[in-house]
Amino acid sequence: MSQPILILNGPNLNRLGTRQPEIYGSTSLKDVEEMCAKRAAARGHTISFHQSNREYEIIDWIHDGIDNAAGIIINPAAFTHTSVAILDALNMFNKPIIELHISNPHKREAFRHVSFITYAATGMICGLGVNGYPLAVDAMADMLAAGSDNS
Ligand code: CA2
Repeated sequence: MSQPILILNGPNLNRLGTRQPEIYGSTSLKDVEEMCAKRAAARGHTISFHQSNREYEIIDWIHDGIDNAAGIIINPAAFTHTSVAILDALNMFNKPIIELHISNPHKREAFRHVSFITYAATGMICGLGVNGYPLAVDAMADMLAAGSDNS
């Protein structure tokens, strides 16, 4: 049985679909999880999908993924712009990492233009709404099929 694709979501994303639909759309995170699970299944993969408002929980899931995940897709939300701790954890993970944002942070406030996470990411998807999630699953499946690591 192959290892799942770990999909991590940071603070406030549990409220997705309930506020600021002009930026984030009106789809719930539960619906996003289903979209990802379906796309992964179509590509012969499973997912392990999590959200937390607590930085340490995200770090613990990354640590667990070092031995138990095939790749990581992460929307770190506001931790993108602040967290050296999540960057350090991702730097221990030597398999593909996709940084994902629903909005395009580069079109928004200057503080969103900086990402600590990008230093560890293989690639990034942003600005495509929640459709970015299944696209990231597809991109991850392609990288895993190609045997890519995170070098
Ligand atoms: O565009 C993204 O996916 C972000 O990672 C979302 C973060 C933001 O801090 C990043 O700059 C870009 C914010 C997530 C807030 O989640 C909400 C959920 C429901 C309603 C409003 C916000």
